[in-house]
Amino acid sequence: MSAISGSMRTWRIISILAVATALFFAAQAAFADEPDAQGPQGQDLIVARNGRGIVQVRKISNTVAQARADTTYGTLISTVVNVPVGGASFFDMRFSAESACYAGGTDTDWCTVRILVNGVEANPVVGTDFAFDSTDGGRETSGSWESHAMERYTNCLQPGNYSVIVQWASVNLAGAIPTFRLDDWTLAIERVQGCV
Ligand SMILES: [Ca+2]
Ligand SMILES: [Ca+2]
Repeated sequence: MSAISGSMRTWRIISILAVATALFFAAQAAFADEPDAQGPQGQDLIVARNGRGIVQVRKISNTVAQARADTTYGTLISTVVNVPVGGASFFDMRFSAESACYAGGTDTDWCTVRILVNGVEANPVVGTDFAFDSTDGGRETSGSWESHAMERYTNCLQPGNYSVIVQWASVNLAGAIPTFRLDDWTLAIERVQGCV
């Protein structure tokens, strides 16, 4: 092997390594924008549900303000939706309300809402980890009215009756339990047929 061909071979190897390195970092950059499928506890965080169309809609609203300071879930509204014979469906549910979460002291308390369908929490299943509203470390007051909303959906449901229950609770880290006040809320339930 001559000195010239050896040098060319070295440069060729360096070029190949440079291209491979560039491709590696390009792939890393492409994946960097994608959500992480593994949470801190190693469970799947991403759930996907597909359907062919909305075939039934129910809306329930209430203009009477309610307030409570309780760390156990209370039921705000309960209704029953039927899935008729003709194929699996899923429910897409939105809950929006005028909300205030306050008087829990200066710790980082929050106020949570969940939607149960036949006793099963709808997706995303996060329990009290979900903050519908917060006390902002004690800076919010009884006059800190805000408009908040959430959306949840079920797994595929076979024909039958399903109870849909919206529950609310205060989450207290220390000291006083925050007051959770809801007013002027709307629950929207859409049944999507052709669930897969
Ligand atoms: Ca507190
Ligand atoms: Ca707030």
